[in-house]
Amino acid sequence: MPELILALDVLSRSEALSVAEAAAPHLDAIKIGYPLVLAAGLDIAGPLSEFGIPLIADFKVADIPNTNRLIAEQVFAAGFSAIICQGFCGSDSVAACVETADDAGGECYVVTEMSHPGALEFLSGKNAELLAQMAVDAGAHGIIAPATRPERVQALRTIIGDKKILSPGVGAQGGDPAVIAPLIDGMIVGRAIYTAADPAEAARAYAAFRR
Ligand code: OMP
Repeated sequence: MPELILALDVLSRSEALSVAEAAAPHLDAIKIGYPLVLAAGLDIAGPLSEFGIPLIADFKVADIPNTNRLIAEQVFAAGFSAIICQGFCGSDSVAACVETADDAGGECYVVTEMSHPGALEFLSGKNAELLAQMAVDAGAHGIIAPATRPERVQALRTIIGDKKILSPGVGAQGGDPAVIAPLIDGMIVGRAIYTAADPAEAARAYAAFRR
């Protein structure tokens, strides 16, 4: 059953630290990306890492290999344990993130099918399956796949085998944690925890799906 990953998309250092502190006992990782880093700076990773929970950098890196490598180097130097990249720029761009992660002793996850409705225009179906196979071939540690479409997670699982699936889309986007939990390795939850009246209790409730 999956680990619980908090998507900490809040817009201030103080809120980030207070939500993280409340939820920390129930978390296996914290994912941060552009919303928090643009608001509070990359060095928010420092105080967040003091909770002793791995940090995942969700910059959905999507550039030429050299730029991807430069971004990934900054991420791992800042103390993150993992990075999320897009796959649609091609295998050489993904390889740059995977190699940088490997050099740092970290992990790289490749987005395949996204969780929102607009993903059905480009980032789904056969394209997602090609991205999943490419992630395997590139040596990525896992993929991102949608909790909003459990049947697609099952299809992508047949391609990636025992590599990890981290899955966003439960709670605010409508995915059902009870349905998706048996299919994935990490459940990514954002608003349903950080906007809850009691983030600690919300995190505890999602963490129950680990068992
Ligand atoms: P909530 O919808 O608030 O639970 O947040 C979901 C988190 O997962 C956000 O940080 C999104 O940016 C991220 N996410 C998706 O929602 N869908 C995807 O397909 C991929 C991601 C992601 O890569 O984490």
